[in-house]
Amino acid sequence: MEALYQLSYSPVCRRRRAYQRMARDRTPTWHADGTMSRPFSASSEAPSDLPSNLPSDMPPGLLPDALDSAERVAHGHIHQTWRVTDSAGGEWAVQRISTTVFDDPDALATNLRRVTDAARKAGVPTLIPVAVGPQELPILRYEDGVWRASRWIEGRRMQPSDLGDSRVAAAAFGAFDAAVSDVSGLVEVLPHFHDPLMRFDRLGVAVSTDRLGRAAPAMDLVSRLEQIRAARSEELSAWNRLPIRVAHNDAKATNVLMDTEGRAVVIDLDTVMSGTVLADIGELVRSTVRPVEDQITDTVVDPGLVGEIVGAFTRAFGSLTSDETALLGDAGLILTTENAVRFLTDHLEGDIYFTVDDPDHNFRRAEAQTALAESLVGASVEIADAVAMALGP
Ligand code: GN1
Ligand code: MG
Repeated sequence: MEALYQLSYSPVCRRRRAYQRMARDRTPTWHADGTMSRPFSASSEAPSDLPSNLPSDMPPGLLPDALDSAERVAHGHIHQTWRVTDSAGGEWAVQRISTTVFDDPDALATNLRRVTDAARKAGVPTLIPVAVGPQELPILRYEDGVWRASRWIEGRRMQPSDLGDSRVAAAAFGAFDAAVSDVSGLVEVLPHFHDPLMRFDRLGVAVSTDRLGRAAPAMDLVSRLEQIRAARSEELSAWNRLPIRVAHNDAKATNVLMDTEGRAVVIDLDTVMSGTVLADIGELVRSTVRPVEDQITDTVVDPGLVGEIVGAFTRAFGSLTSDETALLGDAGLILTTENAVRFLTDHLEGDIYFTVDDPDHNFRRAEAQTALAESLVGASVEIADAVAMALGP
């Protein structure tokens, strides 16, 4: 009997049935505003198995139904993401949260809930996270991992190499920042995130500590970055006095999806917290004027593109103060320099923050970003003109 049983129900099959049974018990409730919540308590769940192409430690109970398939999504340097299809055809984005980067995942979940609620109320299309447990927050601890899910958004990522897409992305971030501007109580999950002077200080510490003996070959890059810091010392100090609003803080064009209904949806909401909205303009510029991040290319910086981004963002966002307007032309340079400093610091600290392909990856990123920052310095007069044109009289 035992042999027969094993023949007709392979262990995988048995575990899958157990998973399906559990999934039935956790029928989701869809709310009128389009959000969803599910009764769930991680502690009451028995572990089960999942389709073989899913990570074996993915928690049961995170998704609403029996699961069919999954594929790893290769995007982003921080979390691990899978696209999962359930047996009813529903699609989900499942993420294992990097607790190395985000050491307070509960704050991350609370922020995400507040931000998506505010965006939805403002009529701005946004993510629909799966709310779990009595507090209905998008977070689930399981074994050693911290997980969450949201409905998969079928759509096309905006391509920074395409002018139309870049405009759409800039307008989407402007509208998003306006929609979340009144959200209060957001936790600063990554303190001093866009504080370039603090990033320089940390680079200095990494150079002098030189834990891995990687500093000597990096000194040329360090001094090129220091030159940019000296040339822009006033702007860098002024940056830290800008009005604090709520910003996305990771405003790459590729973090905007055009969904199948033609709506631009801003994603990757982990860093939505207090900060200057110029960080979003700066990141849009950095990631758009030269989309390849880890290779030095001979692409010439196009000042007109910077003007297009500033114009599209500000038209969607609304008015800025004179201090903000004064720094618009430098925002791209400041974010590019900051990223170069962060990549180089991580290289010297042993690649503990960014995911790398090889031990020199962060160094190559730092080199490419430094070269881009130098090109932006070289084009700064033309960029200022283009920004002034974009803002009009
Ligand atoms: C990280 O992984 P991704 O692309 O979403 C980083 C950004 C950097 C970017 C550089 C939370 O974003 O700040 O600009 O890498 N996000 C975090 O590619 O640190
Ligand atoms: Mg990101």
